[in-house]
Amino acid sequence: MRIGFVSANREVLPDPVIPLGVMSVMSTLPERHEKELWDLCFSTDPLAEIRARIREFKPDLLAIGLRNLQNNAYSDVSNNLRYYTDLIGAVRMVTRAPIVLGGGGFSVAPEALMAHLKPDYGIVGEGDYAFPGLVERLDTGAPIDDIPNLCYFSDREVHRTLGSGAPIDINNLPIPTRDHVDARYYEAGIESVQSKRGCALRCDYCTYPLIEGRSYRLKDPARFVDEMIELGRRRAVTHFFIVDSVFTIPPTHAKAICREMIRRGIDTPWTCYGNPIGFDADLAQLMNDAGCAGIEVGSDSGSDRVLKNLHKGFTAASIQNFHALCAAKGLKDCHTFILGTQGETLDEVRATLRFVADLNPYACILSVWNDDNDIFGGKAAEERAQFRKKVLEVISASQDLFPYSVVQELGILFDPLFFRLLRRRGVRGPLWQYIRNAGLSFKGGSHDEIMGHRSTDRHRRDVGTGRDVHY
Ligand code: B12
Ligand code: SF4
Repeated sequence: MRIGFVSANREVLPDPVIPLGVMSVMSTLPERHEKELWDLCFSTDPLAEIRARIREFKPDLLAIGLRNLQNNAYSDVSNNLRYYTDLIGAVRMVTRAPIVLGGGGFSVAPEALMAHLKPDYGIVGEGDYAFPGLVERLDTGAPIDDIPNLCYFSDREVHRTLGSGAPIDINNLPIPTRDHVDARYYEAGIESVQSKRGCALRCDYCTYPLIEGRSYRLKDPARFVDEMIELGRRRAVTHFFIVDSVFTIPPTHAKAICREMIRRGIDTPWTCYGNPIGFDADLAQLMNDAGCAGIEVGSDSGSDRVLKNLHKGFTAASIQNFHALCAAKGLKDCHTFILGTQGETLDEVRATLRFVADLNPYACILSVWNDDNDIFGGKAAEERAQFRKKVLEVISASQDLFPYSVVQELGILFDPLFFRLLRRRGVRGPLWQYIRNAGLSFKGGSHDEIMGHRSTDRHRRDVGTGRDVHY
């Protein structure tokens, strides 16, 4: 079969991210199939480009990866939906080849997206085994309904098969080649790696388990570090992002990975997602010793009632403990707080903002809750939009309390033009990790302010650069 793989993602903030999901699926396909990857991220006219590629390659099947539904600020989903609709319309104009959708964005609202976008098939969650399985069956004409988590149309209705299928052995998946990846992805110097799949926690709103499942599949630490070394050899990598839903859970695995990095002398800094559950001084120390330049943590709220409501499994005190451990061991922590979640009052929003001010983490991202299903409109979506406005007003009114907090929707410490300038001047890795170097002039500060060492209240060795930093 001739298969055209399309990475539809065009989001470039906070940085463009390589189409790892589409590349992973592509790499598991048997050699006998002919395949091409069409990445639309940097295209000036994606619809014209896709039509031209299809006319030239004449695929028998289109595999389209939808990574994001929401935009970077979690504030606007309608643009992506419109774009995906137009994209599929453009494909249909030039080919009758069936379309298969997949990816993180598809997996968080599969039935609704099937009904709206009307592809031929959709694969929910991991596509590493399911996609080659579907190709095999379409190639041979065998029935497709034994493929788990497959969406298709029958009698014009969307159907979805159940089951989880054979567990994916992530130690035996090929490392997706980066040979044809656009060099612009590497302007931030970041390469993506994965140490496991799955998250067993049950945070109320979270869609991650819909994509990766709840059972942990752990990568052998030696294999993980082999990958880092191999990828570092192929590109000018100055930073790794560990894309696990939560790197620090299970802690035993995170510790094993760190020990292996230390043993093998990995000296490239890296960033990951963390969680207060199970986070202890030993892990914080190992992460620092292994070169962790920053941990992003979904703290979500400073109110125990809201945290309980969200089934986070930890309390406000656990967040404080997490921050204290990070600060003691020299790790930069960036906490995301999601304000205005289901049932949250404006008073609770204010309480969380005071909590953030007291916590004073290295950096913070404040965002307002946005339901993925709001993409399809309706009265509830409108009401939520009104509430979002009020939450933003509350944040705006008290922004002086938390000087190192990014509020993208209000343009606070968030300026894409300035970010581009920093990249051009050689600033590498996630930008929040420089927020204190530049202090309050992050938005518009000079290069020296960003890279240099201003402000005074604390001091430690930057594990990323090996230099001393003050913050
Ligand atoms: C790590 C991560 C990030 C990192 C990425 C760092 C990096 N260097 O790669 C950072 C922090 C930068 C980031 C940013 C964003 N992210 Co993000 N991110 C993730 C995360 C945790 C993992 C993504 C990943 O790489 N996984 C590993 C790869 C191998 O898995 P995968 O892409 O899902 O691919 C598998 C399947 O989806 C499927 N598949 C993929 N493509 C295809 C195609 C076909 C045809 C088929 C059949 C199957 C298939 O098979 C693959 C292999 O099993 C996911 C959540 C999660 N646990 O999945 C969110 C996630 C993808 N992000 C999301 C969002 C919204 C964003 C942002 C827009 C928001 C923001 N404010 O940060 C930005 C956009 C960035 C951009 N330029 O596109 C959403 C997307 C869905 C949605 N709700 O819109 C997710 C799902 C989280 C969520 N909130 O639900 N992100
Ligand atoms: S810990 Fe993170 S990935 Fe896991 S369920 Fe909670 S929010 Fe989702």
